[in-house]
Amino acid sequence: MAKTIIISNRLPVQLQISNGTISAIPSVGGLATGMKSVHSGGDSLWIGWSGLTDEETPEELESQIDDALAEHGSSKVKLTQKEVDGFYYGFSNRTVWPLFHYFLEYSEFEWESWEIYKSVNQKFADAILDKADNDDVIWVHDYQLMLVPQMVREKRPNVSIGFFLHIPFPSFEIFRTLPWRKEILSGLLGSDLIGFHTYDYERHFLSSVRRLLGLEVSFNDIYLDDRVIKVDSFPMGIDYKKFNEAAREHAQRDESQKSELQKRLDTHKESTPDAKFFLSIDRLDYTKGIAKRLNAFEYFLNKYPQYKEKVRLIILAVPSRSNVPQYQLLKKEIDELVGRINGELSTVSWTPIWYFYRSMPFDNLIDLYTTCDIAWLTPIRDGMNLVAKEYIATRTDKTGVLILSEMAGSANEMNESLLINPNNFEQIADTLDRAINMPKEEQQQRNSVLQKRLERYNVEKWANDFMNSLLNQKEKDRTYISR
Ligand code: ADQ
Repeated sequence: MAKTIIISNRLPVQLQISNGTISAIPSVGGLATGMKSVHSGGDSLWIGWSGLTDEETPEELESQIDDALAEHGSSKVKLTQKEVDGFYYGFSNRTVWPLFHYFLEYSEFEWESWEIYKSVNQKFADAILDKADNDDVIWVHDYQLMLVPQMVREKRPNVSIGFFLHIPFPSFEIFRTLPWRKEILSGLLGSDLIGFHTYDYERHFLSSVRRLLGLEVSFNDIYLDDRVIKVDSFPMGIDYKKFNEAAREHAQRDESQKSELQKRLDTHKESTPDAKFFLSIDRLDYTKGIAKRLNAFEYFLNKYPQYKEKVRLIILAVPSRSNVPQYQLLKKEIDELVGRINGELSTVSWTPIWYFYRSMPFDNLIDLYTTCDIAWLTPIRDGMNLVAKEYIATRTDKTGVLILSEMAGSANEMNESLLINPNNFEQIADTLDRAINMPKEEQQQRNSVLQKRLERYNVEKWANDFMNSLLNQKEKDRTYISR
């Protein structure tokens, strides 16, 4: 029977070693949830890196690790510390990530990390080849593995391969600066279906294929001698039900069931009933525009001083890629900005910014989403941005205002939010003022449309649409070959 093989840099489980025994805990991330409908039963396998390097893995535990992963339908690719450094922290996060998010000046073009990227992609491809039969369906995820489709295709010409990119695909003018641009495109073209979050990323990709490889492109099909490749957009959704139900359950909690964070938030709301909480949640990443947002907040308070002692910005930043120098510099910049703004503006009864630098348990995330009046998300570039969708899903009484950057992929589907340009402080300040004063009925009208859309196009539908499109494409391909 044909199986489905999912492949991503990290597996959807986390390994824990305690007292010489291994356990694998399922991750709660959006991708793992979305793939549940695809990755279930005995006919699917997820291949990826376990998160432990070879140096961190005691040899005598190898087989225990394999067994623990197998219980979750997972199989690991082994990576040394040198490979993780060159492939993940190197080429993936110092070359591709900044370039694809239009931070050309941060992008490093180093031949050594490119070589490691190629060899690690080959390792992932070999892990697939080791398990795949000719009629299997393979779904490759994200920018760390862009060469894998072609590497698998060479050895198994008949398998179905889908690729989904979770970050933006940049315009041709940016992409063409990459020394290995043709290799990356050829790697991706090993797929039968290539998916992006938005129509714009899809067009950018097709334009690079046409201009750099000179291939025939008709609408969203790319014609090779022996195959047709489909390129399409599949905007990723969230597990709407999970967020909405968690928020409903929170609303029914009595005092003794509330978290410490919730109690503190409630105390502040009670002491100043007309105060407003702004919420910003992101991984600590330069693409998310956190430093700009802090500067814009200061600008807003200077333009509208009547809100001093009334508004409070809660910034939640999740530690991320702290081995990469740009991320260390950004952390320092944000620490200093928060310190300076709080130092200059705080009063005895008011601290304008509450800053948390950590990952938070799901329960506290829901506390924040449900309590904050305004979600303020201003990425400079973002493939999609799921936080925007999660905030809306938790607003069970349909109040709350979402201010969202036009540069996030999710802005395409969230027109009812207040869209801003993250570089326009004047517009941001006026939009914050508008959000504070937006009548409840207007908030509810906007959110009710957004919620319906998010509920319908949830993450499960995203995964199923992609899989169905991949299976149809294989059929179309067979017809093309037999002409
Ligand atoms: P990310 O850049 O990680 O993902 P995003 O889409 O916002 O960005 O997802 C972040 C996830 O982490 C959300 O589900 C959120 O709930 C969670 N999270 C954020 N802060 C947290 C905290 N402090 N504690 C715990 N959890 C937290 C990449 C791309 C995005 C794209 C996704 C999915 O960069 O553009 O939307 O993949 O394709």
